[in-house]
Amino acid sequence: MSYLPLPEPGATPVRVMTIAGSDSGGGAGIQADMRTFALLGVHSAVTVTAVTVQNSTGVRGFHEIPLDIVAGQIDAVVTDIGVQAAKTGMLASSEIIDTVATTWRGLGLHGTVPLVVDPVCASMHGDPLLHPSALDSLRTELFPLATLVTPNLDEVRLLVGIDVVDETTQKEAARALHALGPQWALVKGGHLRRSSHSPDLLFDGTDFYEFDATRIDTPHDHGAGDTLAAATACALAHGYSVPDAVAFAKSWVTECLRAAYPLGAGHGPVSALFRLSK
Ligand code: PXL
Repeated sequence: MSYLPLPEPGATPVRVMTIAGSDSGGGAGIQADMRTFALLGVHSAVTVTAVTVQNSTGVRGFHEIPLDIVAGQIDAVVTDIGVQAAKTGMLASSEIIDTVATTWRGLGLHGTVPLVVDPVCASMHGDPLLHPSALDSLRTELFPLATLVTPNLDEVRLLVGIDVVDETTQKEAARALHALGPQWALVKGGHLRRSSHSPDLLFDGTDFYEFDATRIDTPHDHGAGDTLAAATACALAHGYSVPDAVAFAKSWVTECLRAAYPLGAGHGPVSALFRLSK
């Protein structure tokens, strides 16, 4: 595959911000985002929303960052360093979602800077990363600001109440997600475990785009969703169209899945580190 243009040494790279939670095990969340940003040659700016206590076997708990500190991180970065795109991951609570949305709008970023919203609700182990009462804030406050939303099938069920089992229900879900206000909705098929492919469906309110990739069957796919959203944000920051950015991110995450490694007693992470040997 071809990658994104790398910065010249000493030149300021393209900047992307992740607004997400920390994973102490280093597999998902901010840590996964920063690996993808770095290995795609992008400068990582970070707004920490929550600190999770976790390892490869699950999430033991998390601490939410105070709202003024969440808003302050976004403001400090945007008013000085500037970002060409951002992505959100774990946002933990409706108060944090509202704070991110208000700050994003207040800084005049809506419609100017591409925003990828990965509506993280739970870890791969099923441990909650978002209070159930926060789903409404995701739908009404953040989705309308999103360039692209990237739910997996569990998140689709929680957000729009549709059980995606085939192409027809995947289209129905894309329409329902798009109706919540994002410019584009991507329904990831990665959890349709029966198939040997993992077709993702992208919708802009008019046209459907299908992205297919061979399924990489590995128990070590911690951070796959984060990595897809992070790579999409990097490509958008470089000026790619949304379909081109998703196509790029899909091949990036497929390579990261091929390079995934065991870690601890549970699920290991997808790995962007393969790029260091190329
Ligand atoms: O992969 C979703 C995710 C996002 N952010 C954090 C996580 C996880 C999954 O465990 O821990 C912090």
